[in-house]
Amino acid sequence: DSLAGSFDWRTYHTLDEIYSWLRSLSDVYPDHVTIVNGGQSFEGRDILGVKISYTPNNHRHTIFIEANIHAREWITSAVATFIINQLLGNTDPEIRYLAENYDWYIFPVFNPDGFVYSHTTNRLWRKTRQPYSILCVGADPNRNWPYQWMQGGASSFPCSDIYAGPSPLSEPSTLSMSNFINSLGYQIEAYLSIHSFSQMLLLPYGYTTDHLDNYEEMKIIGEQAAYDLSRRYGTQYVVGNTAETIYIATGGSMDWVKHEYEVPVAYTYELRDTGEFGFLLPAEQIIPTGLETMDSIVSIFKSYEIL
Ligand code: ING
Ligand code: ZN
Repeated sequence: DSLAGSFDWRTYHTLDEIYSWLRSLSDVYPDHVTIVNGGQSFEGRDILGVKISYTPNNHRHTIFIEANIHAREWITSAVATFIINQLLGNTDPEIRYLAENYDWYIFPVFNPDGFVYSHTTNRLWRKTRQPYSILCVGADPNRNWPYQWMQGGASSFPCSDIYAGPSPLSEPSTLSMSNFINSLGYQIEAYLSIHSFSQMLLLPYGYTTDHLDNYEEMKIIGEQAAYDLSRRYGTQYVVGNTAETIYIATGGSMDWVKHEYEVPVAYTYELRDTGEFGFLLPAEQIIPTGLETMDSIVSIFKSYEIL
């Protein structure tokens, strides 16, 4: 096992385990890893991430990855930590190139309160944990961002699993992460939002089926990435505009970041599987899912630098 404690990708981990592993990384790789605190959740938990950089004090092209904004999508934080581990420890030249030529901000658990609740109380919890009525708790943190908020595929009913919240950024976690993202601003070259499940690579936007901005380029790069992902185990991904490929959904983080900072590379992953296990993806699939996802990320940036 690595120097960085007893963390592994054979089982799913609690928030505390993930956070201790992240903290240990800045001890093991002090020159390349900084622990970053993106802000606080409603229940007062830190939203911890890592900055990976091989050239400090230099504003580099930045790749931002968020996972587990939906509490029950456990495979997503497992894959996010897997990616961190690959970027720090894999000697493959293509991975070294990616790791060392971009700055990375990776937040494995964007919704820590919901994530803890999915471990302790309700495995299928999706939302935040801010109470909104006597009966119902939480807003959907991927319907709570201030672009095209409540313009479709979101609910104004607090008991709904897609409740948009009473106003944009009503959730302390989305408010603080949006401020953190604002502090990086136009440095962000790529924004990857990781969800499960369905095996899809979704392009902006969720609010409209129109093919906007650099859709054509993103579609070509995405199709190549899905092909490269499939080469490892044959896992098939569908690639397309979010609203057309999965459903109309407004107030998502990717839509806001893409629009606000004209981010050239923006994708939402829907990881394994297509419904056999759904959110309860067996832990034996963490490493294969991590490996194929890493293949697709290498592919995206190889294509992007050529095109
Ligand atoms: N899927 C995303 C959701 O929030 C999505 C799909 C992507 C919506 C991008 C909006 C923008 O519904 C899952 N599985 O949560
Ligand atoms: Zn999700």
